[in-house]
Amino acid sequence: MAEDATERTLVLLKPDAIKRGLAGEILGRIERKGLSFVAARLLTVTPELAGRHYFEHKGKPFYDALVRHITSGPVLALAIEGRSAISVVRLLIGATNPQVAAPGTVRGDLALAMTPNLIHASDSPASAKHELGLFFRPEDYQSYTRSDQEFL
Ligand code: FUP
Repeated sequence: MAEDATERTLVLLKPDAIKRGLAGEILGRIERKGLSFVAARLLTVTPELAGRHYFEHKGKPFYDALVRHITSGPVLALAIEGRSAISVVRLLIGATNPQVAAPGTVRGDLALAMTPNLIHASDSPASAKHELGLFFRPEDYQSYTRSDQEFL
């Protein structure tokens, strides 16, 4: 099998995911795909952290609603690791607008509205590195071997 890269990406289960009781469902999909969570933190995002995380959207019409939502309740931040983790998680979550996200994806199956669209995932190696650094310290990461490792 080709040796493609093991990557780490940041996933945020947004307040709508937590309040709807969907955290286990969504993390379960990621785990069953064969990816592992290697750091986890349940936190309320401050406006300052939201501004750093969503800096590329500052000035856009939806920015204020986006920050209001991400700071409106608990968020589960996860560092997800595995083979091509960045692009694979993006495929699992589906298109930004849940109304056109493909069935079988997190947003396609479980969400209907644009701002509360359940989940964030880094979209490139550069944004993964930057975003992981906003939520985790180097000592937060755990290392373990999955029992199904030979198939992943
Ligand atoms: P995604 O990477 O799929 O989460 O999407 P973006 O980074 O483009 O957008 C970040 C968040 O902004 C989305 F999750 C939802 C919100 N958004 C809107 O509310 N309206 C838009 O037109 C685009 C994004």
